[in-house]
Amino acid sequence: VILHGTRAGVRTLTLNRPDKLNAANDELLLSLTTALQAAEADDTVRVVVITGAGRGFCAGQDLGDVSGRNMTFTEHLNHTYNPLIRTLRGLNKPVISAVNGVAAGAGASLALAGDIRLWAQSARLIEIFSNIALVPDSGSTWLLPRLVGYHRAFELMALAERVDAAEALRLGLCEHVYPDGTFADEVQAYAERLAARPANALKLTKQALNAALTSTLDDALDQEAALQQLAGDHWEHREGVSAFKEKRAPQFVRE
Ligand code: LHQ
Repeated sequence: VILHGTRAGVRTLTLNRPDKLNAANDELLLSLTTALQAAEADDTVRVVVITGAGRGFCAGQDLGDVSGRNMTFTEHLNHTYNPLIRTLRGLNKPVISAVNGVAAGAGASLALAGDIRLWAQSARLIEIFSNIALVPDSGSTWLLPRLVGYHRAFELMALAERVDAAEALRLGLCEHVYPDGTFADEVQAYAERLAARPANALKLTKQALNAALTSTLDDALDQEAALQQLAGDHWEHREGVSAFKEKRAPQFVRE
């Protein structure tokens, strides 16, 4: 259910249930979490891309796979979705959500959760949970108001209206939109650009930003001072300064 591919330091994980717009069953969610952990452990991987096969990104929970399940909703989330979102957000490598098509429900949460969100022109995001009288999950209630403010988040969740790519760009739900026809190539090119950046510095930046999302200014300043030490002691920093003085491009990728 998850296709793995690696090129030029970029590990692409493709949700692969295209007949159902990559709706998530337990196997898909647990496999994606395992795949993220494997990418973390693999030193040749510098950037992770999550995308979908076919015309959808992820239509959220597979609604054909919920009846008869012997777990409560709470147990289900704690077993599958929550470990996935925690792993993704805590990954020490940049994760790109490459939203190739519709992202609905928990699929919308996954689309928002990446460090970078790249969209195909025809992609759509729907906070669709209220259509089936559920609460947004998989981190949407935490992330969306931080992106668009409380009121816009509530409206998107209450009315479950489709957000198209132009609107997503305007609202800050994605960083870039590319034509459908060249989307995969654009994503790979973007990811390779990110892969050439200093991996240790980006790891620490991700840690700092994630901590700062819930901290005070005082705590953020302390955190910056601690993490800057780790960055400054790393060879990447020496390489960056040498390259600047020698008027050449820095080489942050070592074989
Ligand atoms: C699907 C699905 C799907 C199964 C499309 N399941 N087959 C919930 C419950 C419990 C615990 C934890 O968390 C959650 C979180 C959630 O994610 S709740 C939200 C669940 N997702 C939805 O309610 C979305 C349902 N899907 C739709 O509303 C539409 O399919 C969207 C708006 C996503 C796309 O519409 P269209 O582009 O018109 O495509 P389609 O509806 O024709 O779908 C294509 C096929 O995919 C179709 O199958 P078929 O055999 O008729 O060709 C759909 O049944 C299937 N599919 N989503 N979630």
